[in-house]
Amino acid sequence: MPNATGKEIQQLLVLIKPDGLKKSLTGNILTKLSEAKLCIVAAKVVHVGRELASDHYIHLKDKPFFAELIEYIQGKIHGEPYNRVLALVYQGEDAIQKLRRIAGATNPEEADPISIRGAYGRITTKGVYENVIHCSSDPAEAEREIKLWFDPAEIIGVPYATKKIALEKTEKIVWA
Ligand code: 3AN
Repeated sequence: MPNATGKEIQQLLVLIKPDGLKKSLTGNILTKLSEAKLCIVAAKVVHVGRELASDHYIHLKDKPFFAELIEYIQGKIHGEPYNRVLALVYQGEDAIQKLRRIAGATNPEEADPISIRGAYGRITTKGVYENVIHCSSDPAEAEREIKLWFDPAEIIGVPYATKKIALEKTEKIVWA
């Protein structure tokens, strides 16, 4: 939705993928992303299950590299303790375009060399693009992805409509 200056306030999902964690790039990536002067409204470390991975990449399910892509985002090739991702939600004016420019093109070989993917990405011998970071591609995809990865309670200033539901029997793990 546009703000008072006519600019659109957007949010998007950013993932620092297992290769980014394994190469110890988290700090460098967050510093680079901070150039966009956006706001982080949610962040957590996630062990990615097969279902979440498949749902996230549902639009690529017919691609020949889908199986490898699912293993990659789960960190199966990277192993402990890198089989996880850092998931964040960024918010601000034209946030999607700003962060995707800093992230660079999908193919790390075609990405601007000073973009995150250009500087740190690679194509494996199996042909998988290990491109270090994910950034949602447009507002509709951002909404779908944010709702997939985060619950409303995990986001400051929840950007989408929510509802309350009654739960009959719940259990919660608390500190012992
Ligand atoms: P982006 O992540 O730039 O929005 P998508 O959504 O088309 O691009 O691709 C999702 C992920 O799938 C990429 N980040 C990359 O890891 C992988 N991928 C995309 N295209 C290819 C390809 N031609 N060969 C191998 N892996 C690919």
